[in-house]
Amino acid sequence: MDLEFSDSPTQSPSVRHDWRKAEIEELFAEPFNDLLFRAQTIHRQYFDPNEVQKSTLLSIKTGGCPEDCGYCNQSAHFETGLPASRLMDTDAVLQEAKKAKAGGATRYCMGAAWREPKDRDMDDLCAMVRDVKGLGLETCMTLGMLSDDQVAALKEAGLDYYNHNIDTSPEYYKEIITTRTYDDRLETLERVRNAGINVCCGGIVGMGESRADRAGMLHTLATLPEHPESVPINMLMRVEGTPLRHSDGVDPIEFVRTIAVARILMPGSMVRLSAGREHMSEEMQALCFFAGANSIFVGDKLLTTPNPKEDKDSQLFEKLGLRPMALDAS
Ligand code: SAM
Ligand code: DTB
Ligand code: SF4
Repeated sequence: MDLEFSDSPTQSPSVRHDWRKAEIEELFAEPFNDLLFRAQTIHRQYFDPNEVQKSTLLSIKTGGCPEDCGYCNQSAHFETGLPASRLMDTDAVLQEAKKAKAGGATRYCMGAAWREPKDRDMDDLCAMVRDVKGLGLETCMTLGMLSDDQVAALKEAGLDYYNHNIDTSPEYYKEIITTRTYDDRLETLERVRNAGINVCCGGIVGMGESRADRAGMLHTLATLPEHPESVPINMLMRVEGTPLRHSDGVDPIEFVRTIAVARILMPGSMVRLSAGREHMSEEMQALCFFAGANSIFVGDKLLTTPNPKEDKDSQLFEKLGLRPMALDAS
């Protein structure tokens, strides 16, 4: 099979975009061993199974967000005790990016607690993209909704990826967020795609959603005209003060199933084992890698919550014989 050499693995003719929701639910219901074997077999057709891409996150503007996402400690709607900050200086961002590069990251992801950026912030944001790229890192931003002009400016600055999650199924979305719609999300994603910026889009598991919702979320992603190049699957970080702080979370095996189904549906996409690794055992992370996850966030912090320390991750890579993915292969 020559798929490994495809210029655009998410666009290969053998990649399906016509998945039916019932088929996805059937995958979820497969015996665990069958599901993992299938996911790992597909994974090997597209990727080196022992390589994992590393990104590092930075919150460039924290807290005070006007949106009411029920999982998020950065929303101004909830009392979470998180102090709000203004947009960071470009120089300070660059210094942090240098540390991330030294820590082994190949992509730097800058996130802001905004509904959308203000036009007056665009020059600073574009400068951050240029400067971080100048270090030889890939750039990713997640800033909320974007207008056509804002997308064009970020593209012009050289932004490689834009992260904008759909979070859950279309049906469950309104239980989690009321200040914007699923369609708002899809519109920004289409703008980003049309501008030629790589799409990073996924969601959160463990928010009290049903398996049908998890299947529905993956159905939305897998039936997009082009699959996102990067699909982050986050396990809810339960944060004090947020409406979802007492959520039951998700059974670890069900989380691994979600990763496996994502891998099967979107074989050429990077599936990112995102938030929640701090609360996962090594065994659970190993199962996620076996199920087809091939990228992670590294560094002590995600945006505002903890992530495993570098020595813990390097021990895990050592134990599992995993290698960091080099820049040109990611
Ligand atoms: N404000 C922008 C937005 O919402 O698009 C960008 C930043 S927002 C924090 C980025 C993503 O982080 C969210 O879409 C959500 O999927 C994820 N996220 C936020 N809080 C989380 C939590 N407590 N647990 C897991 N994922 C979370
Ligand atoms: C994504 O899907 N997960 C990352 C990144 N994209 C921006 C963010 C996770 C945030 C977890 C909560 C926090 O640290 O604030
Ligand atoms: Fe704001 Fe993003 Fe948090 Fe929602 S997820 S409250 S949009 S920072």
